[in-house]
Amino acid sequence: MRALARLAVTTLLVAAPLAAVTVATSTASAADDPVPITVLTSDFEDGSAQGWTGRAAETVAHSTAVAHGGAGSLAVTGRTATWQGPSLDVLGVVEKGTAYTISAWVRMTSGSDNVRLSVERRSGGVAAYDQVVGNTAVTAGGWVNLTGRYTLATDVDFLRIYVETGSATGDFAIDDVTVSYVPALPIQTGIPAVRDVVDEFPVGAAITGAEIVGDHGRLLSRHFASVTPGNALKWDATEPSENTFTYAQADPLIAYATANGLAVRGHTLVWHNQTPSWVFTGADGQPMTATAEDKELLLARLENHIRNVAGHYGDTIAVWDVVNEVIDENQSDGLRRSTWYTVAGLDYIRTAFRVAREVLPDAKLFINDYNTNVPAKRDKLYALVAQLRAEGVPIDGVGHQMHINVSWPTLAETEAMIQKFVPLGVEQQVTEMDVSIYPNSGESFPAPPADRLLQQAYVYRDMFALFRRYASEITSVTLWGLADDNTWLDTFPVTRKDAPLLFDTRLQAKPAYWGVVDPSKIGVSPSASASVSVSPSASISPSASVSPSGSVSPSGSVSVSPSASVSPSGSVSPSVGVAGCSVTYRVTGSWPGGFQGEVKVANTGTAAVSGWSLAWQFTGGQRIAQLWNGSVIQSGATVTVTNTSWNGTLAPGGSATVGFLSSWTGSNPVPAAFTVNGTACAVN
Ligand code: 9MR
Repeated sequence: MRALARLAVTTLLVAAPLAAVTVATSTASAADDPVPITVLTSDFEDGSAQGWTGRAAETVAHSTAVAHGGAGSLAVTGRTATWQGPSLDVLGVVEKGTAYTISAWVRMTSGSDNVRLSVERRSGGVAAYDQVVGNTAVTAGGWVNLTGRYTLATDVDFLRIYVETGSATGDFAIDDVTVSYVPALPIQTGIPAVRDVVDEFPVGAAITGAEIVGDHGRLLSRHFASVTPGNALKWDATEPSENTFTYAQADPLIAYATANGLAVRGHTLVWHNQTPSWVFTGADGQPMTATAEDKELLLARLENHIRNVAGHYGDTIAVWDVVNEVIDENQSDGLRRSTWYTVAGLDYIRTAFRVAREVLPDAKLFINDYNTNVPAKRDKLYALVAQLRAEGVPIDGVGHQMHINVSWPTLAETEAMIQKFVPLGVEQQVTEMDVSIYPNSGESFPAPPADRLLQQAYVYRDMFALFRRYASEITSVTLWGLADDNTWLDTFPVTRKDAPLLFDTRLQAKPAYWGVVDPSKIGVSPSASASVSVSPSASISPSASVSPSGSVSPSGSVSVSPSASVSPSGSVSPSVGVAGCSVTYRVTGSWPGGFQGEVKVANTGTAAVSGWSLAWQFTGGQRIAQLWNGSVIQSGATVTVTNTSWNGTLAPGGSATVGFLSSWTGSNPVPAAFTVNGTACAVN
């Protein structure tokens, strides 16, 4: 079975082959697929414990009672605590900054338990514990493999790997333990830095401790202008027990950022996840409920936490996700029923922002959430922010996480997401962007297919172009990770290798990187992320798309027919008459001096319309400031909107919707008439 263990390691670490695109970068071919180097093997075939010992007084000994491969294994008996188990010194084997894969096989002697694989490290006598593989169900019925990645990020004078259990102290055996790594490739220094190319706002990456050392650190400081500690500032990391604050995880990251001139986004002061259970345990030792006493205690804990954590870093962290993921669009009031909410109602959000502002008068305070491109969620978030700001709650900005995939959401939905918050006058930041190569949970590739990587590159290209176009609204864009060797998506929503970032598992630039930095290197796409409908009611079939005829070959290379031409704005000149059309005009929000509107144009004829130009009169002196899903020209009262590249064809019965922001003075009359390509339309 040793060969199998090795196979698992190889599969995990295989480098993602790059698409055969026109990128001017060296690419790894299949022949270059890296072979892991094994630096440690414990197979227990020589009759000894091979250096393994217990962590306390438990007994660790060679055994032939069971074996995963060959005849021997290592048995642990006499445990009196769950943290006790077999442990091996790896100081001098594991080097700082190298990403290792650690694999071990485990089997309970009887019954079952959850088993974990961890590392204990000490510096100057101070111990820290890193989990390599979390709780994994193991029984006496068979061997279970624990495989995880580990990068040592600090200087240590003590380093041991060990296996422990989650709940009981039963005997178990381990076998065929390996520690291996894939030799690093030097990071590319002859390619542009993302931070230099995209200079409208800082581009950041979420990081863990391992990403500030070695090649990861070099890649990070070269390309990014901002960092977000991915886990190190969360409640479980900073205040694991009441009023005991620890910054052991976060301090090195913040120090690295300061030393390298990187901005820091603080993430996050209040969340329903990664918050220790003591926070929600009342003075009586029972789970808190909606009593006045519990509410007072919870808000006092919240205040104490924010004063300490935000205060610890002061102005070094100038942007905080004060609250994270508080919206549930399925609730009529839009508020997530977390324990925070059920005990304290909206006051937990009010308190969090108030205290954060008191501690950090100059910091930008954000409310952060995922799926903010989904209209129902977006609108609930909008309503909450509008309400709280009207109350005087100091919310400075809205964070859009942007955990998206290669075919969702559309560019139009994303633009509408940004537009939605413009009237509130808040800053907006993209806080956790990644682009999964999987549009659903059903697929799994051992390595990302080239055409998927290209599709992903188009999404990055289009999304970054959008963000840059809205640079007056968007003040930062952060990716949720540095490179594909460390992404939360490897285990979410199912365990499979994902590749959602700009750099591959060996830290080399992917087509996605070129999509951001120099889209000419990835050719012209069939408008991967923009070819679908602009609203649920405005469906345009992909076959009716008017995008340029770039095609993706099975090998992933891009060809663009010489005749394909597209104007800089991507619009198609209207050339076809319209047999029948109807228009629906709506004001979707207004405030003193301004309003947001929407115009839906539908083809009521029997022939497709290829390219459209919609016109109306604004007789009240309204002036369009910004328009999306189309290009606008306003001359006096006459407004003319032409289609974009992705909504130019209106099939019979099809429609497209444009949205806009406009100023108004005096009155805001609804336009009385509309034309499409010169034909008068019915007005709904
Ligand atoms: O990246 C984080 C991952 O390592 C954690 O296991 C996970 C679980 O809480 O949280 C991840 O980060 C989340 C972020 O804090 C909030 N938005 C969703 C992110 C991905 O789950």
